[in-house]
Amino acid sequence: MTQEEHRSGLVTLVGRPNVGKSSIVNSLVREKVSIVSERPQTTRNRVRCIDSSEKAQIVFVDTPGVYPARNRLGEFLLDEARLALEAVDLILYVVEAGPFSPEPEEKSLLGLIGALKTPSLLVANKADKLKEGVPLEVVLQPYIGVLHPLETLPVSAKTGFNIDLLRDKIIATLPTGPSLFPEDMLMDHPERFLAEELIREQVFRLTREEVPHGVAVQVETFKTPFEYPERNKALIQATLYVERASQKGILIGAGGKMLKEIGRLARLSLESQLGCPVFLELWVKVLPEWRKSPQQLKRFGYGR
Ligand SMILES: Nc1nc2c(ncn2[C@@H]2O[C@H](COP(=O)(O)OP(=O)(O)OP(=O)(O)O)[C@@H](O)[C@H]2O)c(=O)[nH]1
Ligand SMILES: [Mg+2]
Repeated sequence: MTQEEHRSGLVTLVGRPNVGKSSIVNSLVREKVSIVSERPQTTRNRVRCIDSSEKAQIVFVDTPGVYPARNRLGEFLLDEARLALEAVDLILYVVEAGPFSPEPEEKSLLGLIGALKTPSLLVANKADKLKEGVPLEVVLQPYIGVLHPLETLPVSAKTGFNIDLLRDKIIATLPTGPSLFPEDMLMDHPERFLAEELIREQVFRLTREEVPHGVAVQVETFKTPFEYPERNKALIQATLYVERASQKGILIGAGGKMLKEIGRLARLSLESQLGCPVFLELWVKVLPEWRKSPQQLKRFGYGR
């Protein structure tokens, strides 16, 4: 591999919520970099995740799923998805494999992408759930007709089916050029952001209905084991903000059981990502209607 053959570029993943965009990014970079849950609207920010190899450096931009905005947070999520389409080399439009048709909010995004000159691949995820039947090119025609993708590829982030092939196809579309980021870098956000996300991930996994959507996590203290020699562990203290007292009750749970479980699972995933033991302390506070307040949204990283 000569330097002239090395490729690099930005690749954005977009689509409706819950189709598996973040799961695909994690499979492609072979690391847990973006949080995943079975609830829609898990991802809230554009997250750049970097895959460096001898052949190429691919910078993936994971985005919030496109969904009608019901508050200022919802508007921010939509904007994040739209902004991630600017100045990228390739768009991965992600759908679920199967007879899937665009929803109204998606149609406007599809129109936007169709009008761009940026090439796209239509990625049909969850192929493991697909039953033999009509070819994907036929069932996904409503997408293909607007996007005109270079190709339609079934994949499964769950089983790894076609993930290596997808990576190769992505690399083949990228321009030649040097790496854009240091080659040992995995994401463009600091560890504090990752910690907030991994805690929020457990809230999304353990609570239901509106509760997870009304939660924001802020890390107050982040010390490495070196900075916390008393225990020789990382020290992470974080606050979970909710909009109502009833939600605080749910997050804490009877006898503090729920918060304990969120903390236990978040600690395990933090330890595996940070590679060191972690002492995690969580608090819950009520901040009425934070999703409507520009100042509060900004404070949590959901504003401009
Ligand atoms: N069966 C199956 N499930 C999958 C696959 N990929 C992802 N999932 C599941 O689909 C759900 C949503 O996955 P995410 O990766 O969070 O989806 P997303 O598109 O990033 O969702 P938002 O961030 O809300 O837009 C999770 O429960 C995943 O475990 C797959 O290939 N097969
Ligand atoms: Mg996501």
